[in-house]
Amino acid sequence: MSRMTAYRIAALTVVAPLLATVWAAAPAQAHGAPTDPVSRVYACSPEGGDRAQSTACRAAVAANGAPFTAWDNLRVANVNGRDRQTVPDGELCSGGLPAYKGLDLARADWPSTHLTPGATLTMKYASTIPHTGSFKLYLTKPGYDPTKPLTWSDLPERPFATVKDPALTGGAYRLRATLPSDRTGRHVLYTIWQNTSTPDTYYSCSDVVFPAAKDKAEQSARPTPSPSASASASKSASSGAAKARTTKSPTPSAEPRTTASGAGTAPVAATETSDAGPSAPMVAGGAAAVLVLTGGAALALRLRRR
Ligand SMILES: [Cu+2]
Repeated sequence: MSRMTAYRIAALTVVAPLLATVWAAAPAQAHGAPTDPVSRVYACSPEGGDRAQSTACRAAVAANGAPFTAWDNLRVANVNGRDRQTVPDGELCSGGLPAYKGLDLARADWPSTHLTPGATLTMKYASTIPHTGSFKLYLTKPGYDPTKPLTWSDLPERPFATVKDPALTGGAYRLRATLPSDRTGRHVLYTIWQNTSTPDTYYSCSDVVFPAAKDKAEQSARPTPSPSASASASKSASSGAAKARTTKSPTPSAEPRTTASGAGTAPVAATETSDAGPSAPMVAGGAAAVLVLTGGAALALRLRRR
């Protein structure tokens, strides 16, 4: 072994663990997923609280073979809108990714959120770094059976809402949409976020519960919230209204920015090669030291968990 080779090996033994540490810290701190209505991946992640201890989540982690630590990393590159051709039937909730396969279990007891038919929904989609792109929200069709694998034919052709480039406030995108008025019982709210600032598309399943069918008479007896809603009784008309409303609302700035409150998480953006957002160049200079520190802490946590 030459002296040069020995130096190289010595240098690698010092640098490689640092790189591995930085890399290991990246997945848990970027991207996003719905936290309200809570997505399966977030509910069953180590950050899911009591929900992570539910029977469904424990079964999901067991089937997955690993915890859903990277709850915000359920993304597929280069789909370009070909969701139905790319993600196989029965694997919609994992996006077809083996690392998330536990989310595809056909169960009727996933942690869920109660919703009101026809109401205005404000989805909270947690994110620590901004991306531009469009969110499409789908609800499984009336008659959906949660004990069967979720397939594309369970979803309508068209989303009930499309929201383009929403503002990122308080660490989350807020997506406003009018819910369809004809759903009862348990459903899946399926969200597709196709980025324009990265090649990625994000997929997520949020389990939601509408009042049971026997409550329907009571529901329709309530006053409707707006004249347009009462005028458009048909499903297609109301979904059209929802779409018009969400696409009409102007985005204050096409260039989302990380505010001072996000300063603690901003440097991590520099670790993502596909996520070179506007904040990346600003923080790149001072980020290296912070990355090593936060990466080391994250690795220590991971090691302790095992
Ligand atoms: Cu991302």
